Amino acid sequence: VPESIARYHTHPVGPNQCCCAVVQEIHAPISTVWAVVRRFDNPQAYKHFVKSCHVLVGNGDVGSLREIHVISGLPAACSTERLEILDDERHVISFSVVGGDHRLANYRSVTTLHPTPAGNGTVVVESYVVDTPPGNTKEETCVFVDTIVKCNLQSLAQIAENKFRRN
Ligand code: A8S
Repeated sequence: VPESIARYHTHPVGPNQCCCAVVQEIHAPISTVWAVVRRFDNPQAYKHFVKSCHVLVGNGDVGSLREIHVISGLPAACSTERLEILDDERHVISFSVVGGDHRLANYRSVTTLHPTPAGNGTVVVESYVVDTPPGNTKEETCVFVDTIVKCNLQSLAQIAENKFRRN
């Protein structure tokens, strides 16, 4: 396990919380993937559940706050999120959920990019911790969140691969 994976994806997990991770391989270089992922002000570029995003505080550095509205059909309308880590050298981004009308209290995710062993692709690792909502099991919560994160990372792969092919 690369040192950076142990370092960024080992979370303190409370008794009433769950923690999972999703991995996605992308056939595009880290620089292409990072250019999309690092934009805290523009999550809708690859997160298709996000309908709109407004930065409430900051200009995209650590501590910035955004409010996202999600498409209808989800058990939520909006979420307020704080940028926790943005490391352009190590390719790490992390945000936490600080408000909203959804059921994912204390959600925090960390996304890291790594070169593939062959060297011309990217492996994305996204892990998260979240409170288990009342009435749900940890397993149900991980299935729900994993589904969203997998959709996001598959969409990220498509967008980055298309960008890379066009350039
Ligand atoms: C992300 C990850 C997640 C987003 C969740 C898990 C969310 O935006 C959606 C539905 C919800 O019920 C919760 O990286 C919330 O954005 C799509 C509104 C937070």
